[in-house]
Amino acid sequence: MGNGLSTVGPFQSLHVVMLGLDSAGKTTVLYRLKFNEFVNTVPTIGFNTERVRLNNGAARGISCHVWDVGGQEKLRPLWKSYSRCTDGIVYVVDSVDAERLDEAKAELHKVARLAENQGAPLLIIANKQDLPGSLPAADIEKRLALRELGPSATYHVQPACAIIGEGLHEGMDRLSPEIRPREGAVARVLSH
Ligand code: G3D
Ligand code: MG
Repeated sequence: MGNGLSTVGPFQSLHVVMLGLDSAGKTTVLYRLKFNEFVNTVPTIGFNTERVRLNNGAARGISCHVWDVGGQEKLRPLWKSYSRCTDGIVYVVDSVDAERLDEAKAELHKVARLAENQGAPLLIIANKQDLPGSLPAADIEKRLALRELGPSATYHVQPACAIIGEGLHEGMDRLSPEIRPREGAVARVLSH
């Protein structure tokens, strides 16, 4: 990601949407960030949402309203509404599921190219790094063809293991400085 000046400070509230194919680990990421513990998940029908206070590095003190939207194929049309005017997008990928990386790429490109999401920084969580055969972040970056999102797209690929929480705060720490209040976002920041 670039190193633009942050305009978001502590005690401000951001709206972050978390997307990704079913079983990538989104709900595990959400509850790891929220409770700092592993929570056994069931497939998400609809969405889960939690307010998460970040406590690490540059993101310290920032409160994020995280929406974890179900990733099953029949639920994906909802992504568009949940990601509308979001401050940032977290996209979770199962780094072992090489077979579905093309599908993950297609869905990501659909969301990232929406006009209303232009300017929203993207954090890719290359999850399940604990499993043998997991692809490293550089391979995930290539397979998702992130460069094709265009020169103005801001993204970072973070290797992570959501079940023990490794890499998650580091990832959020990379995302938050990239967020600059945009139309709509400013109103939300001021209203919290
Ligand atoms: P989703 O919300 O994206 O659909 P979940 O995904 O959070 O429900 O996770 C799907 C499965 O992946 C869960 O296992 C969960 O425990 C597992 N998982 C999530 N993150 C990791 C990780 O970092 N490493 C490993 N090894 N597994 C992970 P089950 O068995 O409940 O399906
Ligand atoms: Mg889920």
